[in-house]
Amino acid sequence: LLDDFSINANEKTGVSVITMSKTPANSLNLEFIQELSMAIQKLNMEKSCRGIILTSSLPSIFSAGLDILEMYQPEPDRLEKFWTEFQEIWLALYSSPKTVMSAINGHSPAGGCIIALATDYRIMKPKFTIGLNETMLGIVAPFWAEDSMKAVIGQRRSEYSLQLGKLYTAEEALQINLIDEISDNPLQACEDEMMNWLKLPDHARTLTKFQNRGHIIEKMKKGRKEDLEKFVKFIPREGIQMALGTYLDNLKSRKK
Ligand code: CO8
Repeated sequence: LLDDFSINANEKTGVSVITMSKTPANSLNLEFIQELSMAIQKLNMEKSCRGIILTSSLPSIFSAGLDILEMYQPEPDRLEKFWTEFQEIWLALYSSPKTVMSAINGHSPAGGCIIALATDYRIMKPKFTIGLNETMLGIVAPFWAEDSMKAVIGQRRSEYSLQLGKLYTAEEALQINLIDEISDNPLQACEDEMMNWLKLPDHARTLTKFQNRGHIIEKMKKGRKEDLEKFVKFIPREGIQMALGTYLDNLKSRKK
């Protein structure tokens, strides 16, 4: 395993905490997604595991989303693998039979928000930001991320947020139900909330989750090949590369 995350399993409660620790920003590159995805798929199949909490050890970032360098001047085979793995980790989370929570203890833009949206409950530290800001980079969030956003905050809010690439503070995110709670200690708060969820019989809770999410999961599985084809054609386009290059330059020069 990479050293970019750790898993701490509590045998008594059946809750595993996955802590992402890939400096500087928990940005999701191919290898990181692959390893995380495998870990989640393994936990999904483990009988003794009943709950999963995702969090970060970085002081101010949950995840900065996809590693922009995977999309900037990409190598075609790797780009295809990259997106396939991102689809895969989303499916593993969104259709996990376990109770999955996000302890969002830092910024969580774009892919970071997509990951958090794929869990069942989100608790966030005050002041940090979250949202699907893809349009700010000149790219478009995939339909399945959009569907999961709609399922959480509703069609109108979602359309508005996605078109404008809105990043919300935790306080604003709570108001529109993008997150469920604010806490200075999101991990502890998730561990506490998890106990409420684990009081229910797993099979009933899981079947209810699938009943709610089934149509979104089926639509994603049906459309994933086309979504991949679209992505690998779209990203290398000259205009998209220019927009990504400018965004990267701005990101780097912000601090100077
Ligand atoms: N990819 C690559 N590198 C990144 C990323 C990223 N997503 N985010 C940050 N970094 C780098 C920074 O460039 C910086 O590098 P260096 O130290 O070499 O200058 C380092 O990580 C640390 O970042 P900051 O200094 O900016 O840290 P701050 O604590 O000041 O800010 C933020 C943290 C708010 C997270 C800030 O870094 C930020 O805004 N990052 C960009 C976030 C973003 O817009 N991500 C979008 C990624 S694209 C995506 O996820 C798309 C999903 C769907 C794709 C659909 C395609 C069709």
